[in-house]
Amino acid sequence: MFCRWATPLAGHKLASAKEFSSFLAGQHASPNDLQALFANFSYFRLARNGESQYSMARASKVRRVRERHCASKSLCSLGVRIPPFSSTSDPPPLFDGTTRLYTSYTCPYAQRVWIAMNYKGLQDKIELVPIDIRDMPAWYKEKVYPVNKVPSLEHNGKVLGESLDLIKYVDANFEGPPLVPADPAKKEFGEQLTSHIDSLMKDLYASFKGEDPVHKAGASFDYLENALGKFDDGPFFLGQFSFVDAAYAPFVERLEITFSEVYKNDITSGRSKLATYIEELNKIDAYKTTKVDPQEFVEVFKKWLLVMYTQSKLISHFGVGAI
Ligand SMILES: N[C@@H](CCC(=O)N[C@@H](CS)C(=O)NCC(=O)O)C(=O)O
Repeated sequence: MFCRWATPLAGHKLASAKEFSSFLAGQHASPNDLQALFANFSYFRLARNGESQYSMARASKVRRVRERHCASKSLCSLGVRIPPFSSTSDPPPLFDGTTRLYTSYTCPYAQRVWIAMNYKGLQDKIELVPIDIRDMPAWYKEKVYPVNKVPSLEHNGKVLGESLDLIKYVDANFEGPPLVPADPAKKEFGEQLTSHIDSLMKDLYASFKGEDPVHKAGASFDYLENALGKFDDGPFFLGQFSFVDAAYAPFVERLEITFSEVYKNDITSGRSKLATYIEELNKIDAYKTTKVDPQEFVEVFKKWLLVMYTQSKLISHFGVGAI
């Protein structure tokens, strides 16, 4: 069944996600209209030449698309995400002066920069280009970011990468509320905290592989609880929301889901600061609009866990050579 957007969209040349969103705004799309739109089309191609904007889809597939995809402020504020660019999608008009954040709705590293961009109110200044990291478009590696990872930022004719660097780059080069505090003590503690994330996550991943992950992960969550006690002028790591929260939030989000859904454990139990932290984080729109679908995340996590479990069993029986 075609919704009423089908005809106008079919003849419309869409050059970018921005244009797509203003097109919809011009059509006075209500959230219900947009849901109807996404319920009828699985996939919009934001083509450079505007030749092919969409292909028809099955509604079942699109129910998920509707939840997941969001391209710009106007679509975000309506709770809609555009589908990611995949191997069959044409690139946006690269290096045309538009600032673009190449992201993924499922990648915590990309989510960090998306949060930072939202927090600074840059939704209209930086175009979001979601990439399907399971089916990467070849042009992304060839023409945008040879490292072939998300996130990356196209700005002033250059492409930069690495999420922690990008948060700081966005903070230093764009308007909006600062993410790096002026106070040197806070700045220093922030650096200490962000440089610890990778080893914290490594410990947590290791805890999933063995027996009693809840017990093993305890020390990592205690680290967060203690860190949250350092500054008392707000509920966040440095008191007020900062680059540290943009960096940690995607991981805290996934950990909370994992422990509650997979291990039936509340990571905030006995950790009142962490409980308040998560509660306050969930009041920040810049973060809320970037959250993952918990069910989808749990499904992916369980598959990963199964692979880990199988690998460790093979190793214990046959040695490392078995995998
Ligand atoms: N250190 C990088 C990590 C980025 C990263 O690992 N991104 C993953 C997705 S979560 C990716 O693009 N993977 C694609 C691939 O490896 O092919 C950062 O902080 O930006």
